[in-house]
Amino acid sequence: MTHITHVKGREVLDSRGLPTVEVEVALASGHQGRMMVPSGASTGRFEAHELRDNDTNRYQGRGVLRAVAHVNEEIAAAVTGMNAEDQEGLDRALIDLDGTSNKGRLGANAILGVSFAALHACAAAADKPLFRYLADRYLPQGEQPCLPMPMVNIISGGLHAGKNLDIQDYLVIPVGAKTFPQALEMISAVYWSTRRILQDQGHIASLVADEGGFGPSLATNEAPLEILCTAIEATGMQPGQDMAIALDIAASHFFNASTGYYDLHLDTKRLTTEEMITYLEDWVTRFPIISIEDGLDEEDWFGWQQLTRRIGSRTQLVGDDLFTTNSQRIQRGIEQKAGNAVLIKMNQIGTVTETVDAVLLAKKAGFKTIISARSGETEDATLSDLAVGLNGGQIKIGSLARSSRLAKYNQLLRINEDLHASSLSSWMSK
Ligand code: 2PG
Ligand code: MG
Repeated sequence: MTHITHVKGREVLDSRGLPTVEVEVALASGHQGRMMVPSGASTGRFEAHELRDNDTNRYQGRGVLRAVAHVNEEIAAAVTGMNAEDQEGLDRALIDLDGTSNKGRLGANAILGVSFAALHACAAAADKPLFRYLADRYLPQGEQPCLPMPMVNIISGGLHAGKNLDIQDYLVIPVGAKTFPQALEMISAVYWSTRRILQDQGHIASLVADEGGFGPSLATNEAPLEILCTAIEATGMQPGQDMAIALDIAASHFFNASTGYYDLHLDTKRLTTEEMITYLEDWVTRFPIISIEDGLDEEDWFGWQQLTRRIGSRTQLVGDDLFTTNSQRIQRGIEQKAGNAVLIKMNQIGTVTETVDAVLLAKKAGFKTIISARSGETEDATLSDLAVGLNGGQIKIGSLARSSRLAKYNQLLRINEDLHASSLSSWMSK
């Protein structure tokens, strides 16, 4: 009864008003699943390929009608009749059908949509919420699904906010929260407190960036750290104790591969890898920063090893562009002690099975995982179920603004009820 009878793709729009792929899969039992595919802006070089039409007459060349056609024609023909419950078999068939190493022929956006829509349909057929279906299927025996600790964008820079700040994301982690609803309350207080401070300083704080965070023009890359500390204190919380800071440096996007320097334009600094590490170490020492993502370039493996040696014992060092949710790259990071945590983005790799493998591999090696949204999102909330069902420990969705983000936070609130208000993942102490 879990055999695939229909596969339907269509072009819909994402949070930037740009096209993305939506897929529906129906099973012989009559159950259906649907998935809307996210899309990044600050993408890593080693990500699976997102197929765009490049027809400049539509959506600045960003249409996805070719990917949709692949879903409706070649992929539908190949997977109709397959048993969707055999997710590994289905994903293998999709990978083989594509035939490239980066899903470049059919498009990772086409493949991901089919893979996850089939997963949704199977959860419906099993009469389980998606997070429960995932937990029953993939969690090691004895491990219970937990609500993830949210890592929440408050101030944006880089490619998500017109490149004023060189650093892409200034985020907060409500480390003092005991439950997920409490975590949201604490973050909301800081979000609004930051808004007031930015307004008082004369910035137009109501202008928000791609992920709902504020995108002010500030004088230095350090200024947001000071603002966040002030904002946290203004709520009566203690920086570091109740609310800590995290950064997504997205360093690949200001690393100049031809000169070998990290160009921090706002600070008029050109830093070598060694100097960049010292720059980050200084920040970790002076501010309550507990997590740094993409602190160095995606190909600077040697630098990553040094960074991990220098501050890895006191700081979570997250590879996003470095690992691109790719098990081979994660394995290299584990072996070379480059980083100690992996950002998991399903569309960086392209199927359910490969996403799950990446999470399990990282966790087994003692690396932390953060299940992450993209800067281009939709109302789809699959991410939230994935984070709970795989016990990802942490989740990065964006800010507490814009419905593409809130759809996922709200889904976590629903799951929290289903789990009878369980406590937050104890990722900090693991
Ligand atoms: C990142 C993500 C999400 P994008 O760099 O971590 O914040 O951005 O989806 O643009 O790659
Ligand atoms: Mg990132």
